Amino acid sequence: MDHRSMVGLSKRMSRALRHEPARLGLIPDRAGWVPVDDLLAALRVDRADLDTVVAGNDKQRFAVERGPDGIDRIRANQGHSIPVELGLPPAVPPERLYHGTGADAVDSIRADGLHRGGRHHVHLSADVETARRVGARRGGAVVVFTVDAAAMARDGHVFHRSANGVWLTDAVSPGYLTPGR
Ligand code: HQG
Repeated sequence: MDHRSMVGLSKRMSRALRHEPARLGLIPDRAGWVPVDDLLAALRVDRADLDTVVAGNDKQRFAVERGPDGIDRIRANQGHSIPVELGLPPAVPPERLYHGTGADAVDSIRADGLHRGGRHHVHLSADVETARRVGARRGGAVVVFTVDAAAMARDGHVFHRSANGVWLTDAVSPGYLTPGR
């Protein structure tokens, strides 16, 4: 499987598991899992290609687990817009976290803070390089905000860490944010 095909299949899997399962006739359970066989049938791909994407994915976006019933199930590790209970325990964040975004969002973020948009959580990165990559998806100039995660945690804000290392929280108010780093 070449790189382009892997990226293409990863995007189709993300759409199916995070955003539009119903459009493909998939019914994720409360925690977001669907039987691997159902996803294979819905996307018309074979198991070897799915396994290649799960194992080789640049961000480890997917998890596959075998249930006590012997059925393999798959879910996205984060990034859902459909309601899911990921069941992640609260986690103590590092002192600082980072959020990369487009320069055109800076004024609005300084005024309102970070909100979760269409997703379940605000997504924060553990390092500047990752945040820069996230912001670069917007296509223009990138700004990386530093988040005072230690202060947020002290003030009672809850953080979770996804299976692929993304830090998640409900919202970040402007007082915890510094543009630049
Ligand atoms: C922005 C990808 C204006 C926010 C990435 C972001 C990540 C505001 C956009 C994951 C705002 C939401 C998540 C405010 C937030 N005013 N703009 N007050 N508050 N925003 O894609 O964090 O490839 O939902 O800065 O790698 O960019 O999908 O979130 O630009 O880990 O696995 O609103 O998505 O992972 O955009 O990215 P997104 P994100 P995957």
